[in-house]
Amino acid sequence: IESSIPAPLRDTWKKFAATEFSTKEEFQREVVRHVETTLARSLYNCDELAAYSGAALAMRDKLIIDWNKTQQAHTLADQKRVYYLSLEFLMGRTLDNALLNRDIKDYAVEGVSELGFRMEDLIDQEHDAALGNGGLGRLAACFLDSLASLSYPAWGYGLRYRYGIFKQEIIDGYQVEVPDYWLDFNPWEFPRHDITVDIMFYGYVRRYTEDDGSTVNIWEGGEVVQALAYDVPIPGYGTSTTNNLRLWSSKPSTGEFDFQKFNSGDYESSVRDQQRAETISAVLYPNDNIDVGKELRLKQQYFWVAASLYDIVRRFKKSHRAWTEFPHQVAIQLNDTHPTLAIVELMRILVDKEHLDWDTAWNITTETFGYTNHTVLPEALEKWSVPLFQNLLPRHLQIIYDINLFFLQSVERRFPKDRELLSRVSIIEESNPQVIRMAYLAIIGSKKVNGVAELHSDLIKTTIFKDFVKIFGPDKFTNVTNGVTPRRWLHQANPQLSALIKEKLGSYDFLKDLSLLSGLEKFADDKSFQKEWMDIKFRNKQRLAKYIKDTTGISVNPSALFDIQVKRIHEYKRQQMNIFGVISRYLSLKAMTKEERAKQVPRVSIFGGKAAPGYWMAKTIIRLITAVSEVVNNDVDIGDLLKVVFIEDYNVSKAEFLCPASDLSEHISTAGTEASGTSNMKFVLNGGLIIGTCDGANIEITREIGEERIFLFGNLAEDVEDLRHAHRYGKTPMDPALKEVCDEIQKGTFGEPGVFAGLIHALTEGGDYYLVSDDFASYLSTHKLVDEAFKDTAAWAHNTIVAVSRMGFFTSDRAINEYADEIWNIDPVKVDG
Ligand code: GPV
Repeated sequence: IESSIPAPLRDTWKKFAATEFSTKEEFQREVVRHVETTLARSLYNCDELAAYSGAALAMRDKLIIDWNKTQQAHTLADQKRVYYLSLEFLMGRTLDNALLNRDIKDYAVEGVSELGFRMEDLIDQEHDAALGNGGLGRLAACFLDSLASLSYPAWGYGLRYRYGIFKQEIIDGYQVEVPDYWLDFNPWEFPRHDITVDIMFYGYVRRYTEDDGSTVNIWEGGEVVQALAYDVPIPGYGTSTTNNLRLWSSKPSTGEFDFQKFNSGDYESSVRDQQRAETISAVLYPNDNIDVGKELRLKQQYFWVAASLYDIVRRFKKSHRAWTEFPHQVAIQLNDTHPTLAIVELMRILVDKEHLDWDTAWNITTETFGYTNHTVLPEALEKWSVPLFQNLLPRHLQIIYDINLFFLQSVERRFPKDRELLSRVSIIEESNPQVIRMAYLAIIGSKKVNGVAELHSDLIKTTIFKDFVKIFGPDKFTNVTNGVTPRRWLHQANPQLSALIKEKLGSYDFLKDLSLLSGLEKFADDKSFQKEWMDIKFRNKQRLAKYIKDTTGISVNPSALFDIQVKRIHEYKRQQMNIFGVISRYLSLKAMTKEERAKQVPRVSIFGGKAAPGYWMAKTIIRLITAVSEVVNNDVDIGDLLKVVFIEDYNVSKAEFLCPASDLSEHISTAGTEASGTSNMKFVLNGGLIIGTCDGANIEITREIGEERIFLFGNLAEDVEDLRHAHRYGKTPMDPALKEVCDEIQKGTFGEPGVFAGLIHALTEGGDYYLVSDDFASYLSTHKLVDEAFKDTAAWAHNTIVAVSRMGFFTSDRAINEYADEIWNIDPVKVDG
């Protein structure tokens, strides 16, 4: 690259090359420069927001220098890259994370302090980047952190939503959604005005025969929208590697924005066209674990996938390699089925545009993709209506039909006369209207398919994808258990605990190699270590207690057992069972004598999470939690023995102070429904214990930390079908304790009972699909065990220390290394610092 530029020119550029700050003073100079010039403020009107902005802009400059170096090093290394396609990246805040990953927080804290600010306050000014719903989006963000920290040449591709997940307000006990307009100031992104791609929709397919007799299909006509790239630097920990997250924003294509209309006075219609284009990347669909099938969502998917593939192919073509080399240079990971169209789009590029024959194109394609499944819930599996799809993407539908035809032919050859099998595995489901089963397309078009925890990966092989295991053989299906980044979820969220661990282990190396936590186990019985350990927990609980007081007015005792369930509200996650359990506890306390009450362990039950706006049952669960809190928290008989808190607008930055403050967290999904769960890992890593079902990653957490350190309860996945069946045939009387709870709700103790009728109905006439009644007795008795265990502080401290020392497996670094070795076949690239 360098030799093409004349030496004098090169020298001048090198002489003035941007340099990074690397001392407190240089950092301060950059902060002040940005405040005074970029922001046009001064010492006299620099508020916390301006100071945050100055610090963020200074940090951004530093990151971008490493970003440039990294991209150059990756280009020179010319190795295989991985592209992680995800419709969600739930990043949270960046400033604190970047300071810690670059290991400059200490002097930055001093630096801003000498400028008159407290770093915590500045950090708190930052808006969460909330481009995701829950676990799936946060997993993508943890993976980006690990990919950069492990120096893998990797890019993320996503959509730059103007509105992230809505903000939740609780008004009169009900969830109200408020739009999350987060882009008014975002220092972490760079618009790339030179990187645009025109994306086409609708239209028709023109088919003609070439002179040599071959058929050519050309997709023509329709609407054109422009994709504009925004780049977000992703700093690794303890490395200069700074990877790229490229987010696409939609705007009218230069050809499309109709100046004719504009000038001829048809202003409104020209503005409508502009808005139609901009609408594509306007909002994140706020649904977690549910497929809604809206046309605009399909437009988002194609827009993002087509722009990303164009970009990936353009980069590949620069190397002038043969097309058959493509899978040696490129791995593309599909985060759930949302980007499955990438398989079809790559086929269209190779066949229609590059004129490769079908088989060559198909071999390249199926060597390139990997597909991660994140759920077995039938309502979450994406299916697109064929008529809707045909109208929007006519050529892609033809390609899907061809993929399906060739696939079914090969199945028929291998399993002749099994008509049932053919209709079961067809990409097209013969419903009315017909629908496209995106998971099947993703499996057929990928080299590897993985689940996200052992149980989940076994379940997909034996249930929803069973036929495909028979067709492709078991080796196509694999497991990569999820993980979380210890940088954000230990070091950043819980700096005191991280520092204490460092003191014991001698260095912060555990943040790069989490298995080193095992070195803590020998201190598990050390009384003074236990005390320091529990003191940190106490301070984290005090901080949460203060937050609760400030935001809700509720006083909670920081010595009480903090019991936390924070995650999206969903019937399968069973927040309803938790709140029924709280009601049951309340009734028992009410029935006790003063003397008995005095012996009880005080509890604070903390809930948080968003309900999808259209998910009425989830909203009813929130209403029950808030109704119970109004009654219980104001009952003078109860006092500190039980408090119930709903934390408004649960998000990444709130998770960062909730995880360190839990004694017990709840991961209580109906067995077989939670693919993995990742907050379970975060809570244990922060010195909390968990109560949970034998589901998702809870099972592997148990294997790692030992079953004496986890409160497991409830029925097993293998029994769920029979239990549901029994309910359907009316053979299951309701659990008596649950019956008492229902009666109490129906008596009106928590307000107008009609409000909660849906919840009761689900347990009775509804057939109790999530088996709340079946698990209720063991849930309550396990909570009793928790109370007993909590009384023995030394044993509790011992167990939490041992548990943390055995959590090394759950780092997202381990997960990413598994993907790199077993699915992507990529190696790290060294970037000089
Ligand atoms: I599908 N997940 C999610 O957050 N949203 C979705 O739409 C779908 C899955 C989650 C699963 O529910 C979790 O069990 C899992 O830990 C997470 O994806 C990451 O794999």
